[in-house]
Formats: sequence, C-alpha cells, structure tokens
Amino acid sequence: MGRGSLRMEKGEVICPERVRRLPTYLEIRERVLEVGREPIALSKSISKKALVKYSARLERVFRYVEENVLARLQEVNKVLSISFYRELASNAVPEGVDLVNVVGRLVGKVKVVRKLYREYKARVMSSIDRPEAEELYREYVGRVLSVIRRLSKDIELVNVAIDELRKAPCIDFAKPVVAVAGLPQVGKSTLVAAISTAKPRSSPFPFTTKEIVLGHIELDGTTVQILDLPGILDRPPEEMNRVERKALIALTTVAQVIVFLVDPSEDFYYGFDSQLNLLKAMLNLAGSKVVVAINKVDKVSEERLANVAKAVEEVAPGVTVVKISALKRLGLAELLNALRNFLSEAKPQG
Ligand SMILES: Nc1nc2c(ncn2[C@@H]2O[C@H](COP(=O)(O)OP(=O)(O)OP(=O)(O)O)[C@@H](O)[C@H]2O)c(=O)[nH]1
Ligand SMILES: [Mg+2]
Repeated sequence: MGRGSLRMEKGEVICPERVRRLPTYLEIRERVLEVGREPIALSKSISKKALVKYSARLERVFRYVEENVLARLQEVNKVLSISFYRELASNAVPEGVDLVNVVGRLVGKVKVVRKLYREYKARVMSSIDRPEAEELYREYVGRVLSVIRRLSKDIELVNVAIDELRKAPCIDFAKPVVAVAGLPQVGKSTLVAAISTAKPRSSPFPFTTKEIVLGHIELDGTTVQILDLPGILDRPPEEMNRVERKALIALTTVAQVIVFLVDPSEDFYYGFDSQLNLLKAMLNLAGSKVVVAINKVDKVSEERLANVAKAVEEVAPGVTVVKISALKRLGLAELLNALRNFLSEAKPQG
C-alpha cells in the first residue's frame, strides 16, 4: 500500500526532524527591512559605490528567501516523496488539502523572487544615481513582500506539516521495520522499552503514546527498527482520530512485520472482543505480516490465558502466537525468535 513512491537513493536516510519551519510573512518582512538598515562594507577602490551597495542589499534579500524559504520547501518536497512521511504530514493538515500541491505551488511562487532579483539587479546596476538605485531597491522589496504576503496562508499550512514531520521517526528504509500495534493500554510501550533502545513512556492511561517512537534491536547482526505506535480503537478508519491514524499510516506504509499485542486481562477496559475485531481488521490489512503476542501473562490464570489463545487462534488461523509479559520480561526471547523468522522471509523496502 502506498509504497510505489519511495524515490530515495540507496542507503540514503531522510530525517524529517531536520526540516526547519518556514519563516512567516512577518518574520520575512522583519528580516528584509533589517537588510535595508544594515551597513554594507565596500572596498575603497570600488566604483559606483551606491549602485553596488543597493545591489548587495538586493542579493541579501534574495539569498535570505532562497535559503530560508525555497531551500526548506525543497527539503519538504523530498520528505513528502516518501509515502510514510507524506501521509503523516497530510494527517496533520485540514482534510482535503493536497500538501504536495501546496508545496509545489509555493516553490513556483517563491521562485518569482529570484526572477525579480535578476531583473532588479540589472536595473540597479544601470541606474544613473544613488536615488534611482535606492528607489529600485525599495520597489524590489515591496514586490518581494507582496508576493510573500499572498503566500501567508500556504506558509502557515506547510509549517503545520513541518511541525508534524519534525516529530516523525527517521527511518532507514534499507533496514527492516517492525511495528507494535494494538488497542490502547495493551502494553506496547512497555514492550518496546523492554526489547529495544527506545524508552517510550508507559502509563495506566489510554493514549499515553501520541507519537510514533522508533527504537532499534540488534538481531543476528542486523539492526531492526521497531516502532511503538499509538493505540488504535476498534472502529473504521474514517472514524479514527488523528493520533490513531498515525498508527494506521505506519502499519500500511512502513511496517514489514506487525506485532499485534493482546491484553488478556478480564478487566481490560476496551473489552476482549474489541481486540479480536481489531485483529481481524489488521489481518485484512496486512495478513501475512502479523505476529500476535498475548501480553501480561503474569496477570492472568492459566485457564484464562488458554481461552484467550484459543479465541485468537480461531480469528487468526495459522498466525504465529507468542505469550509474553513485557513488564516481567517473560517470553521475549520467543517473540524475538518469531520476528527473526519473519524477517528472514520479508524483504526490506527501499
Ligand atoms: N501486569 C502487567 N502489566 C503490564 C504489562 N505490560 C504493560 N503493562 C501495564 O499496562 C499499562 C499500559 O502499558 P503501556 O505500555 O503504556 O501500554 P500502551 O499499549 O503503550 O498504551 P497506549 O500508549 O495508551 O496505547 C501500564 O500500566 C503497564 O505497566 C505486563 O506484561 N504485565
Ligand atoms: Mg504506549
């Protein structure tokens, strides 16, 4: 699902956390006005000093926009070429907004600043005196700011996407990815903390995890990436909130293996059936990738555990099922073994 768009060079890791926010219209305006007040140092020998001075100012304005707006937009574009990041970013902006389109349009508009720079530089350098050069410089600034002002809304929108991207994990698409999924409170974060380098927060409150957290596991000399995901409720995707959707996006775009965690406790807040329903949905989504781990075995009777295992096997015939306690670190070797088997079959993406 949505994998066709991985357009990365081999071995290249794109870290969206490095993408910087775009300056807002007001920030750009402030910087541009500052350029007008900055001293410009020129060597004594230079002729047509005033013209060179305004030409240098033009260049400062232009470079500022190139480096802080255009270059960042191009980075965003690169990140958005990866379906995982594109879907996460789209999940953060209002529904119906085509982000790739918005960024593309912005790039086109911002390039006008470059065109205007070339035009005004030539005009400044051929102006007859200082007042004319100054007048042209002011005109350039006015036109640049008017272009940017009209882009304010789009800049804000892209910044919402950038804020989201900066929180997204930096995935190496040449290495395998395992995702831990399940309803809230089944113990996903506790498990990821127990078996990987990541130490996500766990707590007895649903939706403790709101962001995708990346950890690493060394498995037979291969670095496996493991994702702690927010919980997902048993409901259709269109009814899910944005936090649940992040989990769904990771499951459909980057996970090669899904560890579906089940809480066997009799008093599980969301009930047992909801877990079976979600498991069914997960199998429909990505049947061949699912390993089921029944967690919290320390908490339930043998009898309860056997019943839960039986119910799981009925819903998921032929699927690997392991019994673990993330908290007490029981059965983790079996789980890692199951992952090892899976990953030797699954090919990493990219
Ligand atoms: N007894 C027992 N409790 C566990 C086990 N694993 C997790 N818990 C507890 O279950 C609660 C939820 O754990 P989390 O790891 O935060 O669960 P989660 O699935 O990440 O929850 P969300 O982030 O809300 O989706 C915490 O109070 C954990 O201590 C386990 O193996 N045994
Ligand atoms: Mg969690």
